[in-house]
Amino acid sequence: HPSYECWLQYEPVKNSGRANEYRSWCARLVVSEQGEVLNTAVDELRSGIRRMLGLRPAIAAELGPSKQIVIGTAASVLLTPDEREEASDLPEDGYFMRTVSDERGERLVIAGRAERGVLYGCFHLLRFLALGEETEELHIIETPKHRLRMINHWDNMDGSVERGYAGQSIFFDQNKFVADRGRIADYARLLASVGINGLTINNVNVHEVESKLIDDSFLNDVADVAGTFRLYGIQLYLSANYAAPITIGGLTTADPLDPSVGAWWKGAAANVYAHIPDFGGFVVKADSEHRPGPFTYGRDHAEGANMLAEALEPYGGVVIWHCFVYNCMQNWRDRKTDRARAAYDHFKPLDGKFKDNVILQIKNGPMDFQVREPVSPLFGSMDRTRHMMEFQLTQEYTGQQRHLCYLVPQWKEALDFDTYAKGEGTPVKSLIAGITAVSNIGNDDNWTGHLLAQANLYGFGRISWNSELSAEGIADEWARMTFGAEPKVAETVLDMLVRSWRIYENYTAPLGVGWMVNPGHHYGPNVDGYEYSLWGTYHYADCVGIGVDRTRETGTAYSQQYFEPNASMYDTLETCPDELLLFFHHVPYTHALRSGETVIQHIYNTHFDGAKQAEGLVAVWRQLEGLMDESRFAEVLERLQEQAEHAKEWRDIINSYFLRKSGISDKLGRMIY
Ligand code: BDP
Repeated sequence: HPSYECWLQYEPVKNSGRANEYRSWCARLVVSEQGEVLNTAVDELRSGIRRMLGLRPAIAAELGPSKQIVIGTAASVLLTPDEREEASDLPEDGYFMRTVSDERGERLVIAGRAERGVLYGCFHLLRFLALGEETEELHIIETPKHRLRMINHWDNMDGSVERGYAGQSIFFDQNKFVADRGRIADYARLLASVGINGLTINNVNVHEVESKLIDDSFLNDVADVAGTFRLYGIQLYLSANYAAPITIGGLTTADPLDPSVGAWWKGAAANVYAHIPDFGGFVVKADSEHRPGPFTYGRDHAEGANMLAEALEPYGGVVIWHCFVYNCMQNWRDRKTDRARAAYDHFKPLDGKFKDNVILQIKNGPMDFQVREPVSPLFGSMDRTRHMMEFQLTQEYTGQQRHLCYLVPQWKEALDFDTYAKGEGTPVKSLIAGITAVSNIGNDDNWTGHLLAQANLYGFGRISWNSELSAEGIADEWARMTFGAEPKVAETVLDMLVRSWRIYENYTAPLGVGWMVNPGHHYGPNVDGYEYSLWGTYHYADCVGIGVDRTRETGTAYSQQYFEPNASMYDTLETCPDELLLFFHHVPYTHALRSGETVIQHIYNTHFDGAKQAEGLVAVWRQLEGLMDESRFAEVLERLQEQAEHAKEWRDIINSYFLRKSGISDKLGRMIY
């Protein structure tokens, strides 16, 4: 089933010149060592070669006289002093891939610093084959920009997936692990093909049953699944319940400073490591959205996290601690309270107090994965604390995989954002220890519900490996690997992907204000859905104006959490970028944007445009009929049609709301007050 294969289609190479070139290398694979991950790499290469070139490569331990591929870890395959020197600089997951020709023969060497690098190198070569790249003269050195490249699942053991839009969990069903682990292995393979090296399998909101993943109730199963991922170089982590000493330990407290609590966690960690020696560590969401945490005992988050870190330290494990901490019961009458401020207010004062094996996990924006947000000001503000970026692959607020929204451009903006933390040229990507993202997959046949949402998973892996890659380049690669080289298909899909974020933004909440969604499930328009709730997510629209005043003088002063010149840039009406205007300022509907358009006219225009653009997506997709298999064509068409219809609903609800609130007609006459 081609949608299940994602970007690893391994279609036969059509260009016969290229196919011959590849066959000349691929007839012989020289492998002189054994290892779990290395064997995975060799198997993958063999099967890819077989499927793309119709060739069964011979496996040999020694170099032969003709062309060949040599695979292995740096220590064992390196033949020339040059190569040896290159390899000595490689980080743990790095690899090189180069062609060499000398008296010992002609060879294409794929050498990893460790086995994981070998696996990545093999996937790299297979990508080259799938994309028809030239392989005669290779000299590629790849080192990941981020050491930790992770996926977080929000899967519950009953089989449901919090914010999941692609079916049920592939790990759990009816409070047990699924019996058939085949799909888990297929998933591990997909993740490894784009360089992911860590993952959590259970929801950050850890309920009672999932608390037991760290004790004998489930550890054998966890270890088994960890073993599947290990073959692909992926380390397993678990989300842990801060109150576990009470819920499963029988203690009366979870106070991090109570010695019995520390001792309990040490015992729990010892047991986990006895089952899974390379266990990654715990991911913890504490004191957030009704989750338990150190606040209950009057302790701060450094005290809370450090106690867990101590338990994991002897084994090299880490605590990944969520910064998504805010008061979800706040008093909305007070205009000075601001949820956007919360993460910084909570964590900045703790900088330097965390142990070395604590990594803070910070969402890309200060709110919660909206279609447009500024970058969280915590990035750059904590130079004595390791921290990592969290993105959301699952499209909770970006169309729930019923709408097309390619998110890589959004992530690129966040990673490239200049924090000015150490003067000009301190982008977020230079400050972080890793990147993680909330998974968008489930047990749907095509993994991601919307087939084109596979591009987000692919793109996340690629960008977490190399944040310098362009969003367009990644989309192009993905389109060609997924649908084949037919230029019309690849070009059309690329074009759809790169325009999709803006299209979605056009017909949903305007100018960075966010949150105009139905409460609870967050799908579809509802302008006032959260306006009077305690969750702290407002737009403050009335008959005069709209937007949240986060300025220094008259607002919540959130703008001041940034370094200069960002603080002033956002704070000043004239310099604040249009797309974030309503995130930072409350303005009259007649306020002229930098684009020259008034706010109200911008709302009308973008909503009419966006709905039309969504319709346009259906039209361009229709032109691909017959150029790919019928089933993939049809499943995407169905989603795009739904999007086009739903975009009209968004357009009409948002536009008529603001028409009535403002009393101002559309200057193009589409709506008259
Ligand atoms: C929000 C989701 C919620 C998650 C939360 C989190 O609505 O389901 O539990 O993020 O990250 O976006 O903890």
